Amino acid sequence: MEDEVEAQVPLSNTKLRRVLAWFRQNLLLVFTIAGVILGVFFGLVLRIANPSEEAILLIGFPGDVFLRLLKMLILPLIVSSLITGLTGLDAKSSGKVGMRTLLYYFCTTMIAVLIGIILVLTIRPGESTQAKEKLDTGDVKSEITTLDAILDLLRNLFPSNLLQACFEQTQTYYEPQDIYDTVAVNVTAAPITLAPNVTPGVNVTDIVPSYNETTIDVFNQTISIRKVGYKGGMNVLGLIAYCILFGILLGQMGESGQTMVNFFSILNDITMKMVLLVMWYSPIGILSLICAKILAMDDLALVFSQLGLYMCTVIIGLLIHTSVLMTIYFLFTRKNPLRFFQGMLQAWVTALATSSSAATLPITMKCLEENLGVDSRITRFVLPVGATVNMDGTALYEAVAAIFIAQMNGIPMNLGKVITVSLTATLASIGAASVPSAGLITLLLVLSAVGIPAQDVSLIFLVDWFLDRCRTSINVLGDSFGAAIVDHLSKTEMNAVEEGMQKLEEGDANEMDGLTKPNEADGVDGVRSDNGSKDTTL
Ligand code: 7O9
Repeated sequence: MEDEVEAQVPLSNTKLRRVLAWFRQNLLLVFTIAGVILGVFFGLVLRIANPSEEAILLIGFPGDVFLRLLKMLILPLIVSSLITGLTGLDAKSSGKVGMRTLLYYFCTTMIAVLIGIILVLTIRPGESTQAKEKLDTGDVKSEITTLDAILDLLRNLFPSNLLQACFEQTQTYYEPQDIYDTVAVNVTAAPITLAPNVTPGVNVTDIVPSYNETTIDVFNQTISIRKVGYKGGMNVLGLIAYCILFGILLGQMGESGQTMVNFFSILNDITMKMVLLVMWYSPIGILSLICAKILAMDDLALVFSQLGLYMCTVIIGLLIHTSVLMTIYFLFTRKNPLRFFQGMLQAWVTALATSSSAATLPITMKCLEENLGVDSRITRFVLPVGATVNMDGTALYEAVAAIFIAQMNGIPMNLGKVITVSLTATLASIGAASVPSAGLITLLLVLSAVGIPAQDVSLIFLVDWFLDRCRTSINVLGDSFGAAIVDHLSKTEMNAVEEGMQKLEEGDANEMDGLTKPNEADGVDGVRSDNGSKDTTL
């Protein structure tokens, strides 16, 4: 095949040959990008024909199947990857990798929120918006409080039933209940009169009944009763917590746990093979998703003109955050962030098309491991955790949206309120995956924390489908940069673990040979000392 192409192209024309070779190597990526372009093209062209609802449904169907295929892979992927990833690390390294990951996630999310707040306070998109009067804004209400959301998050962290955690999560809800007052009435008297001996707060059963008295229930008011129930959707947080514990403990079992390690490692290999199959379907899926979305859009001219500045604020914020992530990546690894971006292109496009970082997770993993050579033990831990708790784009978006709504309503933002918004937006992005029907609820939590009216949320939901795509792709990039940075920082531990493993395999005999190379950095000495094979230096 290679020879054929080379024979057709004159040898002097090396540039063309290189381009052809690149295309051949990146065939899938080329198809995927072609899918996006064709999707936009067909979407815009077919809009002229004003297709029926049924036609749009059929056009979007291959995309629907694509999303379902990706989501199908999530459960086996996170379970097998977290467990194999953590068994490949020893306790000390997984602790260090975990700390670095969480520190990176927390810092970058805070940076994202800060960028959002600074931009929305300088651009002030809310002050010039007349959209409020022109667009019909419905009323949105939620009774869930911040306390409920935090408690739900903790409840989800400890699932009471692992099987149920695969498809349901805990959620507090409020049930309306009518309250009736029981009052005693004198049945002999006509018309009915209230017994004079009934005073409010006195239980009717306490009243000594007389032969001509009875009780009736009189409606008083409707109150909301707090109840803890379940809602559809995977309890990712609980599954991840369980798998992390499982993986660490399995890693400590040594020889006796090997069958289990092999089991999950094979499950992981098979799932990754499936990911590859699904990826070859992605160009068609992405084409269909984008085309159907463009066809289903309302008349955007009005919405865009009213909310344009707000959208620009979010998008500029996301772009600035991307460049900050690139800078952080460069500072830590001294590698070209643009090359990194190129390696992640497939995942980035999938995130744009699916607007779900969880559905993109299988492809993110594949891109990082195969295109960018990130250690699979790192990606298997960092990425599932990141897809669940690290949402830089979402945090930035929620901060901007909250202050935008405040500006529209002329609510002044003092420093205290700004700090509250940044903290709640950070919390909301961390909890988004664990609070069902997240998009709406989490934003409402941010709003209610600073007393901003919630009724304008439906206004910004008009453009949410678009901004969701943009922030999802930044969420995915944030996780990926994180994995690459943690990989770079954890090279020493990784090498040490590998050496330890090798030594374990080589057995006691080699321990005396002194074959081990000296390790340059700290954190290495003592690795696997639990096995009695402490590093010896030549
Ligand atoms: C955005 F780890 C995984 F892969 F298993 C995983 C599975 C499911 C991780 C997360 C989820 C999940 O359910 N996430 C979720 C995220 C659920 C509801 C809302 C959101 C928030 O989504 C982002 C946003 O709206 O800003 C964004 N669309 O990154 O997917």
